[in-house]
Amino acid sequence: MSSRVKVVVTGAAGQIAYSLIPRLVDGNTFGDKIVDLCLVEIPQVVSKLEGLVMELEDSYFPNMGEVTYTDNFEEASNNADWFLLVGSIPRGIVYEGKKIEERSDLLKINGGIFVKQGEAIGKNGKNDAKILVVGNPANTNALIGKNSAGKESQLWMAMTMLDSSRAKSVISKKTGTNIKDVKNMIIWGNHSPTMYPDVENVLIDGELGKDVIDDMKWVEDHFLPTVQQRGKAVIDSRGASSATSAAKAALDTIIACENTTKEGNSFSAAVASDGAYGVPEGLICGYPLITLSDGSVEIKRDISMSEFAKKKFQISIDELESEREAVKHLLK
Ligand code: NAX
Repeated sequence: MSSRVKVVVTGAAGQIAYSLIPRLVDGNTFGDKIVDLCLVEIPQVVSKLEGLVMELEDSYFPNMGEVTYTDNFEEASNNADWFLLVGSIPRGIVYEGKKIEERSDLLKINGGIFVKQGEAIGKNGKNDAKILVVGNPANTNALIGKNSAGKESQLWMAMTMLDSSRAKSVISKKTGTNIKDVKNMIIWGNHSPTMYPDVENVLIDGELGKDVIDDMKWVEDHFLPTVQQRGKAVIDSRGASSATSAAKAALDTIIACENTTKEGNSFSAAVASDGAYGVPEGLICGYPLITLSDGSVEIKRDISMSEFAKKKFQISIDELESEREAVKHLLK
């Protein structure tokens, strides 16, 4: 295995990236590998990255390799092992004279960005590159990127780890269990309020959630809405979206992919469906994943779902299908 890893981060001057980037080189995420960073921003703000690079240099990170920054994604993508696609145009800003408020506008604008980035990754990224899309709408951005890249050996994921960590935290409080003993927290579907956090298959101190939590009213009235609406609750309080927790979730996704998954556990991310669990092929859907000892990442296929869970999951699958329909002109 190579002792160097090249990581490309877009949206590098944004708030998630400010928490994320230093921790890519702190020796935890990639172990003792030397990490080369290539930071990408749009032309209007790329010069801000000079200051971030200064800070990285001043922080004494023994595992930090070469650090570069650019507004040229195509150039950045050359020979990269990991792509953290955090950059996207957020809801609420004025873009080309129009205030972006509708999810459909967001899909259109960010979709265009992900066509170009996907093409560059397919052409220039390593054959076994892993791509984590954080920028929203993450699943559909990943769908567009993967489709444009056209390289099956590369792994495209959309981030649902933050949703999974949020769900673990709620379960840990409810049951009085230490959070490290809450495992296998699956997020089914879309990274949106339709996601279904699986309260039945979560392992709480080794026991299945369905055997520990015998309170469907709490699940319906508290657990699901709390997890599904947590992003909004953070925005309402902070006046800005989740940043440090989103950065931690991106790091946790990398760590989960870089290390063999322990027996009985899984981690959450959305990947392309091959029909698993009845999801239409090609949709980038939240699944339970495992990393095998050869480094490959697979969907865990032995999870059983109740009728209640299947019904909730279907709502999210339907949303993913309607998003795919909305961007079909961007798909080859
Ligand atoms: P910020 O607005 O602070 O930063 C985004 C940065 O991306 C900006 O600096 C912008 O210039 C840059 N950017 C835009 N287009 C770009 C492009 N084509 N190439 C390179 N850079 C580009 O947002 P931040 O709070 O960091 O959030 C980033 C994204 O993460 C948003 O789309 C947000 O919705 C999404 N989130 C996703 C989460 C998830 O769990 N999947 C949770 C947190 C977060 O809400």
